[in-house]
Amino acid sequence: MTAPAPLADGERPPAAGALDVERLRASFPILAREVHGHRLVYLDNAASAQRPEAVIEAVSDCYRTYYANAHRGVHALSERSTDEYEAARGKVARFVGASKSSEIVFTRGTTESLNLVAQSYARPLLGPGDEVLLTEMEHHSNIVPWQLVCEQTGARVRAAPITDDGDVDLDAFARMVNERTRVVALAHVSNALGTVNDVAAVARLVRDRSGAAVVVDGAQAVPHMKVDVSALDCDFYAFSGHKMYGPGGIGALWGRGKLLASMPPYHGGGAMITRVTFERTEYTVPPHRFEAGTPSIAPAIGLGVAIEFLESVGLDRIERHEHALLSHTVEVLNDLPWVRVLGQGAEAGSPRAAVVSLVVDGAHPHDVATILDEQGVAIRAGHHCAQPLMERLGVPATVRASFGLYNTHEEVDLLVSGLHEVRRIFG
Ligand code: C6P
Repeated sequence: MTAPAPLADGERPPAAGALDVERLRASFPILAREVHGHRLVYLDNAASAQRPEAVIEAVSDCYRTYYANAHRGVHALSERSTDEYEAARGKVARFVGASKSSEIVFTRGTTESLNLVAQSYARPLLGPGDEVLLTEMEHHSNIVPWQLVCEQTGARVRAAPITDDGDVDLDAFARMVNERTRVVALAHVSNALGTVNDVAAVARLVRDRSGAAVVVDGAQAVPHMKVDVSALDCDFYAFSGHKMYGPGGIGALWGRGKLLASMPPYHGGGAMITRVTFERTEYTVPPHRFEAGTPSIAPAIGLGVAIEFLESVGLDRIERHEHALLSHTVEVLNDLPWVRVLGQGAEAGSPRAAVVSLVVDGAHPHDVATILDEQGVAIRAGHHCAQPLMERLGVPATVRASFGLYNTHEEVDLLVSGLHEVRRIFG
């Protein structure tokens, strides 16, 4: 099932091209619950989004009716599980514009995808004096794997600066790309600021100046906008299922076929070999070369259904809806002199997606989060696994509201009235 719930009696369809948010909300059972006696206002989608009935049902149906291990048996259940698992891979490939399903490696999520690239692609390539170029807005998942591989190889991590308005400083970035740069790794969308980086422009710039691979952390992009890896012209693209309305414990890495084919395995174990003796092992082809052990079968199938759900709603419409929510939020917050919105200044050149980070004068972000929670409003407070970015912004932590396709303007207003309550309490 991919379509949202049908219209109720007397319910009016939304304007042409607009998202029918009320109908969509009915597809997400958890949104009907209350928290501390208030209706749930879920604005923590960047941490993890909620799942529609279709995804919950697909996972449950797998376990109830046909689950068995994949790629290991000739019995009916194993063949069905294998077919569904591989069909899900095909959906992921189509979703990101990959030319072949074999360019999609299932992983546990963005973190594992980026570690895979660092260890299997970069480690054999890097040596002393080589450079891995990141940006100051990266999530720890796109910093630590590179630090580990640099420690192992003698290469070094550099970070391109961002502007006060939260954009990558492209001039400074360009100056940092040189013939020693082997990898450029950056977020498509910042999890803490919502900055949408122009990956295609970065890839062009990198190709003009070096032979570096362009690795994209797409965790915060895929739920919010149409992604086409061939248009981005990157080399690797990593993302997680749980942020795009799919199950937890599953994600994917897209990699250029010829790069994947040249890479050694990441993990060793069952299903990634053609022949094993005690003397040596021959590895199978991608993507199976990178999927050692029993895969996350039901979560992968659920991810395929989440993709169908997103496609049935329409990524263009989701992007427009979330953009309207974000503009409304920033506009209202900018009118509150005791609130400072971070990284969305008037001079910001890049678009922003689905995320607003703020600080409230005189109130610690964790206290803000607690007071909002008491009113049923779920947001995240902290460093958002982006400590170098917090340092750059000069704050220890922020309050972050992050939107999904089911959020409404009314929920933004509830967030804002929650902030007024914070102000009342803290004075
Ligand atoms: N960010 C957040 O609240 P995993 O945990 O592997 O699914 O995703 C890691 C990750 C990588 N890159 C970016 C840009 C991310 O936002 C995340 C996850 C969550 O912002 C949890 S820290």
